[in-house]
Amino acid sequence: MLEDTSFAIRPIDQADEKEVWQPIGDVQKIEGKKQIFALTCDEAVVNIHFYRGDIVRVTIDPFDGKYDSVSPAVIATPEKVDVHVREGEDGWELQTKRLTVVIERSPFRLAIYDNEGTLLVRDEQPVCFQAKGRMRCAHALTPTDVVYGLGEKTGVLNKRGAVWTMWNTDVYAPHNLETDPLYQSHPYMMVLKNGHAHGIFFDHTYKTTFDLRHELFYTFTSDGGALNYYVFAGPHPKDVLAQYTHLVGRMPLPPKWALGYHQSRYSYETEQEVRELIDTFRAKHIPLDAVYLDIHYMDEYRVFTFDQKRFPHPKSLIQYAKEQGVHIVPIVDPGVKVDAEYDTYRDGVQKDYFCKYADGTLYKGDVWPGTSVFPDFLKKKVRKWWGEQHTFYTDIGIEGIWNDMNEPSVFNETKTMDEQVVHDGWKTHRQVHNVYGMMMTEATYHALKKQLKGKRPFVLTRAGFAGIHRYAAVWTGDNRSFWEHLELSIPMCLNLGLSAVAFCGADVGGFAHDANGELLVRWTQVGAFFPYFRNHCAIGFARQEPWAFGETYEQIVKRYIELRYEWLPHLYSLCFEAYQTGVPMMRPLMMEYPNDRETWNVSDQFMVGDQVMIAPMIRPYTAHRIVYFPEGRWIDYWTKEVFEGSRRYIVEAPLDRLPIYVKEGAMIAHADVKLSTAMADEQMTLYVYTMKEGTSTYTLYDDDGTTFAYEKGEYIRMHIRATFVDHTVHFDVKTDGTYQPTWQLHVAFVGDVPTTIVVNGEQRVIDEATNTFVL
Ligand code: MIG
Repeated sequence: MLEDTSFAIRPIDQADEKEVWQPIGDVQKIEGKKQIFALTCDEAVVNIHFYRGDIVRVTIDPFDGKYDSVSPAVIATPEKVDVHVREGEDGWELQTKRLTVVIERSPFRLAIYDNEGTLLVRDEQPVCFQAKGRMRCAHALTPTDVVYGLGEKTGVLNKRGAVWTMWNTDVYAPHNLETDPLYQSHPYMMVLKNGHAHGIFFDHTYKTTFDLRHELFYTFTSDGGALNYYVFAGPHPKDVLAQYTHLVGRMPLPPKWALGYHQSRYSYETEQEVRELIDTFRAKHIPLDAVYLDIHYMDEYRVFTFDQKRFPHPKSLIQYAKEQGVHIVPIVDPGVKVDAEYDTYRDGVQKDYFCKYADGTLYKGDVWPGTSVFPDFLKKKVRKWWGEQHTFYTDIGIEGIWNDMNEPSVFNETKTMDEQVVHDGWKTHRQVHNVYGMMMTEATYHALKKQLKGKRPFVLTRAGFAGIHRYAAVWTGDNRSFWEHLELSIPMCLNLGLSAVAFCGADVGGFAHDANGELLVRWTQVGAFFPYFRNHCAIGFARQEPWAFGETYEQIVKRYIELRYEWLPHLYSLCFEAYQTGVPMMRPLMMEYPNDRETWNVSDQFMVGDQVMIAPMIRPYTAHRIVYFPEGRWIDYWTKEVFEGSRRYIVEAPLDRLPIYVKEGAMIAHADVKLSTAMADEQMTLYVYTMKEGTSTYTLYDDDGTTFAYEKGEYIRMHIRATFVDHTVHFDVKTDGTYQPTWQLHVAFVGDVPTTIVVNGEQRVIDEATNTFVL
């Protein structure tokens, strides 16, 4: 209670330096082994390890190796790198083709440059530590540097000007600009300096803090463990993502159905209600690919059970849904009810799989089932066991699981597990808290992958750590039906994407609080272009299904859900790009125009791929907004009006219109509307936004949408290059992969139709009736 009074700012808490920070001193000697360099300092051992020419790892350990890192983030091993060493008066220079690390001897300081001489990282102050295991470093910034990333944070796109903490936390209170931390920890930043990007990843699982309030530097502090960070050379933002995801991995392709429209509510409480929900979607011809079962499906919130009264026939329900092209996704929380007659509890206790204190007593906390215990997901055999429990779901046809409350959330003062709990041997919860949820989700993903026998699983998670995208999609937790939260979801998901979490989204319509028709329409419009598209709503608040607010709103909501399905070939192609390169589907303008400083701080527009720009409507009772157009010419998706770039316009957007702009020359693949991704496409259309002169490229990707055959090249990828000159368009089409598509690709022109069309050297004619031709 007192937290809301002046008591909250009592002086004692402001004395942030209760303990002395000690610098690590001078370098005494350096020893190099090819690409690993060990520096002995007065108070620490420093290791500089080149993982690749463009990735260098720095560890600074004043604790004699006492704090082993348990981070699961990094999956790459170092490649062979040639490093050129120069010794000077004041220190050493280590140089690869892409990076130069300059070591100052006295006191020890590092500076890292890229091969163009841009300063990426420099110790502004000496690296310091505290006897109890805290570490701090301060790296130089300039006033115009822009900082992105940090995963799931509130606020605007640029993270400067605030302090950000990494400590996975369940926050139901409204997420406002000072709400931090939230559910995920991504101690990773992308820094843009004059259009040059680089990345830095502090691979610490302890609570960490980024203080970005200062003009000339930032500080990073970790509550424990030797300093351990990686620097990525860039220089393009896409290079940084490629480098970071080289280290922490990339997302697998989700099943296509995971990209469709999903409907959720806390909760659809009975089998009957779920059937009626699906029936209503179908009767109204509104596309739908998944329905979620929130906590009410369980028997008193026991995971791996169904309530016999509410859900007496889950198998036939799932079968019924599947016949309608709909997947059922049940929620699974980590808390296991303490109940001697409940097998999951009994089995876990007998096997000694739950988290304990050092003295051997079980840790118990309150969550939905009442007093509960928590699996020790840090242990491999526990993950295996937990995963095996999921046959309960997969045996009846379930292919997707929703992990919630895995921060872990516990109903107590600290909101989580006691920091004194020990995991896997002797790691305190204080050390591993931030990775607990990710380990649960890893267990879930791997188990589903095995149990689905070749089908792609879908996992959704709330908590996560750097690398979580290897296993799951991420949604941004308990937002509210506030316009401000619609606005906030944009930079939040953009920064998740910049932190490698390409597949993310926010609860469309808002979770808590009461939505209204206008808000639902505007949110659905933009949600249709987020990577993950789910409408979800909390217990006790206004229903939020597409038809909840009457006919007028329903028709618009429906139209935008349909639009999602029309755009799926484009989104799916971008998914493949994310899988291959780490570059997310939903991107800040900066990612495509890093040299245009006007883009650096745009939080309320985004790109879907490199040629499409969305300018969402985020204010009530408002039918216009300002849009910034980067260089080039842009075409209004609806009216075909042309906008000259490098300037701002006020655009009109009545309730039924989401401002969408396509770059002149662009190509975008669309499908016909369908009710579910389970229905195969017979036809796709490549819309070509013609221009007078120039070239453009597009990659259309497709595969079976459900299996892992794409990993073996069973896909179709069409690399299309269009060259426009003198009313003629030359298409150069190269196809690779062994998948036989179900569709034919038609080409349609937007804008002036060329008089001559040439495909791979052969002339083509347009079919008069359809105004298209088949590629
Ligand atoms: O509110 O399972 O963020 O999506 O509906 C507490 C019930 C628990 C939090 C999730 C929300 C979900 C809800 N859960």
